[in-house]
Amino acid sequence: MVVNVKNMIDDELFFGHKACAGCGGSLALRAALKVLGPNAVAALPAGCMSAVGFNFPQLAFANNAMITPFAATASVLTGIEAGLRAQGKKPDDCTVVGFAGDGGTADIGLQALSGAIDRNDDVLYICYDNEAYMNTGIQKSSLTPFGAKTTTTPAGSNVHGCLTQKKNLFEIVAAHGIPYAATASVGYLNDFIRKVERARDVHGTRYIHVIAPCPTGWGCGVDETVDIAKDIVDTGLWYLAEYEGERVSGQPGGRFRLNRDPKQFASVPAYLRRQGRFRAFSDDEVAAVEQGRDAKWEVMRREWRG
Ligand SMILES: Cc1ncc(C[n+]2csc(CCOP(=O)(O)OP(=O)(O)O)c2C)c(N)n1
Ligand code: SF4
Ligand SMILES: [Mg+2]
Repeated sequence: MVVNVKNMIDDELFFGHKACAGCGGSLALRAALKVLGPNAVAALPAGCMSAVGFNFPQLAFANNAMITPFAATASVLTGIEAGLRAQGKKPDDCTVVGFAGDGGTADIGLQALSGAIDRNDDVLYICYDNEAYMNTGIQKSSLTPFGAKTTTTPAGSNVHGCLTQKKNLFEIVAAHGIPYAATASVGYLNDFIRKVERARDVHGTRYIHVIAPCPTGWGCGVDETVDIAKDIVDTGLWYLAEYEGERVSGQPGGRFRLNRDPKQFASVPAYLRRQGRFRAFSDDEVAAVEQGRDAKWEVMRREWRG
């Protein structure tokens, strides 16, 4: 039976943590662990989810979990998987899973992730993307979107927040020829859960990139997390997609698939207005963001069908 939010286990494997109200990252972890079960072995680098999950003596994980150095999530996953294999454990019995933030994945952890994919280690890597270094006080990462205010990309009348575009990590990972990769959002939880389940059952390296709003850093209400995580998909500024490498898809070069097409996009200005971090956006900048979105969707609609 396919797992969804209605039939997933009632057991809580990530609870009692110290995340802010409305934290999207903690929602992603909670749901993913319910799919992976109590035998999953988790590794988390420095970041909000390790800061809120490991407060001795109040460990918030019911399964085995450990903290890694900031750069080393994927390398530690590799080591855990080798250790479990040496003990005679079967990969189907205990998924080795990493939960790392956008900074820990797209910046300092990228070489370790790239190495793990290159070796095709049998691990699942989940990046919860809250679009900045939240745990250290909201600094820009390479996944911070254009125009977002952070403490290192201030926004006012002269400068309008982040000057760079969000790095396209999903496609960078796919370009390695990874067996399975997907994008997701905590606003579409059934889609995320389905992808975690799919990733659990594929062997080799798997990667899921889940958008996880952070009310503290995004400047939105704590009751808006799920709505905003839906909105980012409905506006077309984020997309739900999968990639299957050659060995899984049977197609040379692998196959991309678009899982959801909003057809008519929701309003980008309305999405931006809900969040304090985008307050300095000008009309021209909004138009440029919409143009970039349209160009991306044209390619995806043409090439990522079916
Ligand atoms: C080598 C190293 N550099 C810097 C830090 C400080 N540090 C701890 S958490 C963190 C931010 C992590 O950001 P991200 O990976 O996006 O996760 P988030 O906090 O947003 O959940 C930083 C910079 C560290 N722990 N180790
Ligand atoms: S700062 Fe953001 S990511 Fe960190 S615990 Fe709070 S809501 Fe979650
Ligand atoms: Mg982050």
